[in-house]
Amino acid sequence: MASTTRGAQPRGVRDESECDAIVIGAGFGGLYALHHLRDKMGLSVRAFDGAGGVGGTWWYNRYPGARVDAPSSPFYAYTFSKELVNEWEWTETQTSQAAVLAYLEHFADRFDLRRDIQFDTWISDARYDENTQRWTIETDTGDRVTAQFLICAVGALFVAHKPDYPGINDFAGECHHTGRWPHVPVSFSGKRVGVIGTGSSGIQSIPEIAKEAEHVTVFQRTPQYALPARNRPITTDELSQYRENWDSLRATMCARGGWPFKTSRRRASEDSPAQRRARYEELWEQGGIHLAINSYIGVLVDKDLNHEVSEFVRDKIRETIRNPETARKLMPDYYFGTKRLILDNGYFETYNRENVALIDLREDPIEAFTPSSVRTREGEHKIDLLVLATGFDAVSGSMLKLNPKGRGGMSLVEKWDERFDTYLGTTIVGFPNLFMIHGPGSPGVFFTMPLGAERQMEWIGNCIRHLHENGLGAIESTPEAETLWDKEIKQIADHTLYPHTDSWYMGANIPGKPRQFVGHLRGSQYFERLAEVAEAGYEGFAFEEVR
Ligand code: N01
Repeated sequence: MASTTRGAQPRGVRDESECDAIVIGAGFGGLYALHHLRDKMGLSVRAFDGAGGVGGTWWYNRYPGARVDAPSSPFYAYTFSKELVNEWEWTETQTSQAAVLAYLEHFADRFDLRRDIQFDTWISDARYDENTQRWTIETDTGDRVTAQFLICAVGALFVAHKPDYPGINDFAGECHHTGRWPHVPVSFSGKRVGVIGTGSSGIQSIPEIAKEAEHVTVFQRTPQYALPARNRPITTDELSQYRENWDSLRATMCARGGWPFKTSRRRASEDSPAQRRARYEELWEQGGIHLAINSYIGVLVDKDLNHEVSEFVRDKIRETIRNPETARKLMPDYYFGTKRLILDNGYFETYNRENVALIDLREDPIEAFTPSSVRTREGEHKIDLLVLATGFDAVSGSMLKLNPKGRGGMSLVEKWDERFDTYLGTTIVGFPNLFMIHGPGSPGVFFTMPLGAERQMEWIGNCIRHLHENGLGAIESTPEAETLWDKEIKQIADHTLYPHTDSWYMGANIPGKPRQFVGHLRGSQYFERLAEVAEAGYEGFAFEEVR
């Protein structure tokens, strides 16, 4: 294998080197890719990240209140090493951003990963050479590196979406996007704060901002369902039990789309309305995503059942909000669960504070910005600091930003002009030897992301081994396989209520983005498919001999 030959040259001088694989990204996926390829497979690997440290999404999303909004400690973590599971002490049930970042820093140190990661470095070009069957990347720091394999762990939620309201740049105060939060403390004290956006980031940050700010005005476009996270300290007993049962918990996660616990197989028709209501109450009290996934089969498929659960949550919101007019504006009216589920820590209660006001943009849209205010149709709202919690160009956005050039110099922007076609969510026709982690068409956010990244990476590693063992130089998915995969993803999504809702899952949050469901909804089935494809000699792929 070729070895890495990076010299200590000053910036601006081209540093040319060769290695077996280039990894882009140092979040959960990229760190694991580096560890797996280098330490388990013995390849020479170089990794790059535009951030100044490890962490990916957890490096950037430092807004107040940022926490894991999925089944959390100790499950939102690497699962492959029992030693790692045993040695890391999680302290809360819903892990904070700082704690996840500390964990990833520990991971990088424990496996000595930093020596092969170049931080503060953006990839300015990534290009495939059909003759050499290798990728060459160029960086903004003057490096040029070639490798047989390009692993893109560029993040599903990375490219921050800033709304293009006319005049938004006229606002002269501080303005921060939640996904690009400053690394120095942001003070809200004595300030009038405006928050645009009420997805996970807005709903997590608004209660924290309201505790400190003089006044908060929330600009809401779509009212949301949010379930109580019920974050609390995790006990040592709980942690020991998880550790003792780790193998079976991990197996359950693999079999149940990332969820570590047994779920109810009960049908709603087996219970009376009163019994169902009692069950919803119990799951609401339990908190987290239990209500969504553990009540009855088919909440995200059956319109009537979904309506009943939606109404239950709406009742909870009504009960919480003192001002009936505010409660009316906060009533979600889409199918429960079809936008990314949100876990909150006192979000609805925040509207009972005197220093918080809610503007419903559907009734009172933003018309202009001035240096010190947001003007809506019905009034002017004085603001010192603006928070944009307006989300991301999700899943496809970070790959398009990288915009690799494949066969014949075709760019990914051209290839994905109308649809984000992939095969297995990991490969793209026309882009040999390129692999994605959490690409469009893979389970990504519908599975516990660290475990999903591990399993995808292990599959990619086996695929690379297959090439090496068989004297093959390149692998590429076939157009037929890609078309069938696209159909399969769509078919699975169409069976559910997800496509009925405008969400980032559907690409609907970005003006002009093609409407397409971006994920694979059946995580366990997805990983079975990966295994079957490999067992069938990498069905759906074409190989080239080494040139
Ligand atoms: O982004 P979002 P997010 N004018 O797209 C609104 C993950 N995450 O950063 O619903 C006015 O969900 C938009 O309105 P609408 C998680 O997977 C994880 O909150 O499109 N409003 C919506 O209210 C999550 O789903 C964690 O009508 C505009 C909001 O902005 C994903 O990241 C924490 C607008 C955007 O919500 C994204 O969450 C946080 C406009 N022009 C997030 N454009 C953890 O696990 C958009 N909006 C820690």
